[in-house]
Amino acid sequence: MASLLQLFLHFLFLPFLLISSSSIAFSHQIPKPYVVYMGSSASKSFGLDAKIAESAHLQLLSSIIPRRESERIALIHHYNHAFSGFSAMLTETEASALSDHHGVVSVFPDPVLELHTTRSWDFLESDLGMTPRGTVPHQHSSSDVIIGVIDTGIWPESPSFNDEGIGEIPSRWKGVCMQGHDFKLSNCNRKLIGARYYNLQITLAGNKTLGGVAKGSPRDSVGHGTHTASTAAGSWVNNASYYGLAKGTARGGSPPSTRIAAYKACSEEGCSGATILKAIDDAVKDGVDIISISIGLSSLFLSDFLNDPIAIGAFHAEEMGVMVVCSAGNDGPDPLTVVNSAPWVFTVAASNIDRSFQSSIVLGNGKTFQGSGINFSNLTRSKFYPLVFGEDVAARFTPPSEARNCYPGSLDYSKVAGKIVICVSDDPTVSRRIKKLVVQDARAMGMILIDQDKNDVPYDAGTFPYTNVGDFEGNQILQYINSTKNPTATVLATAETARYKPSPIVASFSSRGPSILTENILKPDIMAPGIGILAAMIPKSTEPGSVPAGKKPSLFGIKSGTSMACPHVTGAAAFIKSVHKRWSPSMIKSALMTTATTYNNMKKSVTNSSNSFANPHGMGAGEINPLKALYPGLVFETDVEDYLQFLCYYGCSQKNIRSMSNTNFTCPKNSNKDLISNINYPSISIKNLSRNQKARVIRRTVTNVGPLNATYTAKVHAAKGLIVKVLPSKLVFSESVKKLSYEVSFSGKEAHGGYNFGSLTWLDGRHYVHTVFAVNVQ
Ligand SMILES: *[C@@H]1O[C@H](CO)[C@@H](O)[C@H](O)[C@H]1NC(C)=O
Ligand SMILES: *[C@@H]1O[C@H](CO)[C@@H](O)[C@H](O)[C@H]1NC(C)=O
Ligand SMILES: *[C@@H]1O[C@H](CO)[C@@H](O)[C@H](O)[C@H]1NC(C)=O
Ligand SMILES: *[C@@H]1O[C@H](CO)[C@@H](O)[C@H](O)[C@H]1NC(C)=O
Ligand SMILES: *[C@@H]1O[C@H](CO)[C@@H](O)[C@H](O)[C@H]1NC(C)=O
Ligand SMILES: *[C@@H]1O[C@H](CO)[C@@H](O)[C@H](O)[C@H]1NC(C)=O
Ligand SMILES: *[C@@H]1O[C@H](CO)[C@@H](O)[C@H](O)[C@H]1NC(C)=O
Ligand SMILES: *[C@@H]1O[C@H](CO)[C@@H](O)[C@H](O)[C@H]1NC(C)=O
Ligand SMILES: CC(=O)N[C@H]1CO[C@H](CO)[C@@H](O)[C@@H]1O
Repeated sequence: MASLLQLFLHFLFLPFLLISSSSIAFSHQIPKPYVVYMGSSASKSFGLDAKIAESAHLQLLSSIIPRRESERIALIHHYNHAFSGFSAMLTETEASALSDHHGVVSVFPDPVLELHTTRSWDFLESDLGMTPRGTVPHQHSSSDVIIGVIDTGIWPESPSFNDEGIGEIPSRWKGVCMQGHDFKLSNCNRKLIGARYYNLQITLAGNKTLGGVAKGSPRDSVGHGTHTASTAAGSWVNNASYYGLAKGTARGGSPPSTRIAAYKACSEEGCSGATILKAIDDAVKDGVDIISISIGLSSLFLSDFLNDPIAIGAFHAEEMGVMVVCSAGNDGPDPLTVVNSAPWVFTVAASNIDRSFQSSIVLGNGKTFQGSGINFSNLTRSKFYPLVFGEDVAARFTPPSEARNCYPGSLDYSKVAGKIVICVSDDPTVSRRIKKLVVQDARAMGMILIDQDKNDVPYDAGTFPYTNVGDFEGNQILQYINSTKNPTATVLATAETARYKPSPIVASFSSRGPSILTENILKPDIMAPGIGILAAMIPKSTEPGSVPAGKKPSLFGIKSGTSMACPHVTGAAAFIKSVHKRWSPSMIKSALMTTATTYNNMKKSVTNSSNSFANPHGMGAGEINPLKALYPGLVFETDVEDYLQFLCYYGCSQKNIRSMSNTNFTCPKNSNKDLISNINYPSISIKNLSRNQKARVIRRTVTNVGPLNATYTAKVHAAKGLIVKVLPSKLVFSESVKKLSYEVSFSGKEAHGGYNFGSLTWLDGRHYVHTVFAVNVQ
């Protein structure tokens, strides 16, 4: 066995050796991991025919791989529950040969996906408080909803995974609690009901399985998975805080008895797409109701839904009634950065919440400014320190432009020690984490960063006095330096501001629509808190200076990212599911979207972090409001057939669509991308409305889930010049009429060029069924 494993590892690492030592011309002949996706699993009997499928896949491989390299006739992962396929070491030539094979839908190199918050994203390491708005009431306390969290694993001892008072594990649960060297069977309980991890799990010809038994464990060593799982469904923990900050009750967004199953598919370096597919396959087989994925491909590498492991896995999960909630990505505020944008995925953007952490700056002249940031500063008002601007203390031969940005090596240490240093961010290549390390290394007393863009996401500087101000405050501080001979300042400890206004705002980092793959589906779908979220952490100090002197590492941590927003929506979906047990994923999604709010706590329209009005490309339908979503009145049902039509319109071949759905589905004639706007989705997006064309007509169907006798009337808000008509403008539901269709026509003759936004709301006096639209006028 050992020698086989070595052999495999040899293959795994061989490529790198070869690339460095031999001609690049042969690189397409070097084996690397590929995913081979083969559509629907023909045997829906869950595993019964696994062996047969496995040997068929091995046979397929052996028809492609030369006999002399038979060691490579091996499956790294084998998928046969929710869908069919495998991952294996292939050369480019072999991959291309396989992709032409009957029954193969797509073949693509195993991609590396990123966690939607990581240490390298310094601005995502931050503060604020949890408590999602519209939190979940106590009374709906019985719930059998099972959430599968695909992430970096789980820290089972966290108080957030305590199972006190939670009933028996639902009998339909078929998952496992895998053990590891540091993870025991008893680490699972009635809250954390399942845990899996993935090592190299290789099935060789002759059905031997090679597992990396030695080191694997579902335990989280990164913290990301523990944080997201506890946000989605953590038990209530009183007195949770981050060294006294964000104090309060930490809890998941779902009813207390929602269960968690952890699927560890990622490490700090990221996640293998092939492994994520395996985790989705397992989660569906295990019996989860909702899958939460705070992970995605980089927006730079998006090419096609059928090359995206999350899109593929989520399609089949959705097909089997399992909802998939994903983060939108952290590549904002640029447009066209949203990922996880397939219509069957629930795509979540990030907002702030009504809590802010501010560490004040007091200048020698008595003026005080509010900056944002978490610090464990030990400075006080009673002592001031010399204040300098980076460019005034540049090292020799260093351009001022580098010193003002506090580049590594740009500061004259002898002029910095013991002072508070001001740095700016006119060049984004050096992160604020690096700047802080530079200033700290120079033995400065503290740092003030002037950075308007990241001011909404406070940075956790540990014990180092640090604060971040916007341009306005920054300018005044710089003027003070100019106008004084011996400028001084101090940076005070972080204080918490509750009921912070405005909130929500769209987080600066949150990825924006439209989707690069298709602009005819509006993405992201929805927004939820993702700045400064307090949730369970692994109690390990990760960086020196991150734990205040004399304190133990915190059991809770404050993090930011769409990674943190996603599990809020997962929790909210579990909440809806616990009350409406028979609702399909698309009904739950619709309920959350049409009841989302587009107003902030100042009763004004939601803005972005630079005070401009936000639009659906930033916040989707708006900020989630789980309580309202319980009773949405009407819902848009999007079924598998809609998704198959979507694939036709998008341009997938009928052969592949049949293979994905295991049906004889026939693509509509004249399928084209414009028709995607007609998929029965709870929002509307039109990529191309020509000024000269007749009105564009979009069709939607709603299902009444409210009182049987109800009459709804339409109300439209649209950008000036865009003419929107609804037909009929009145919908009358009764005991016999549960579903009704309507048409919305858009005419852009007088509209301004580019995207026009607006909304169509159906009102019956009790419910507001709010649907947003985005129409690109050319
Ligand atoms: C391989 O599969 C065959 C038939 O499925 C089975 O009889 C045999 O025991 C398996 N061998 C191993 C080593 O698992
Ligand atoms: C919360 O912490 C305070 C002190 O920080 C303590 O007095 C109180 O008893 C704690 N409450 C609970 C429920 O643990
Ligand atoms: C703050 O704490 C650091 C050690 O963490 C110490 O070196 C420094 O002297 C302290 N400063 C003040 C003003 O107490
Ligand atoms: C400070 O003075 C320098 C030159 O003396 C000038 O370039 C800069 O604009 C001044 N900054 C402010 C904020 O007034
Ligand atoms: C906010 O919106 C305005 C107007 O659309 C835009 O110019 C600005 O770049 C946006 N800022 C952020 C941080 O999203
Ligand atoms: C598709 O049609 C063929 C021939 O009409 C039939 O034999 C087959 O069972 C159908 N497949 C499915 C999945 O319905
Ligand atoms: C927009 O639509 C018009 C007519 O519907 C078509 O002629 C034109 O090519 C489209 N443009 C783009 C960029 O898709
Ligand atoms: C709905 O209206 C019909 C006809 O007006 C009436 O017979 C029925 O009782 C009403 N149903 C409910 C639930 O109010
Ligand atoms: C967030 C935080 O812990 N801030 C600390 C900053 O430093 C002061 C003084 O040492 C503490 O009182 C605060 O708790």
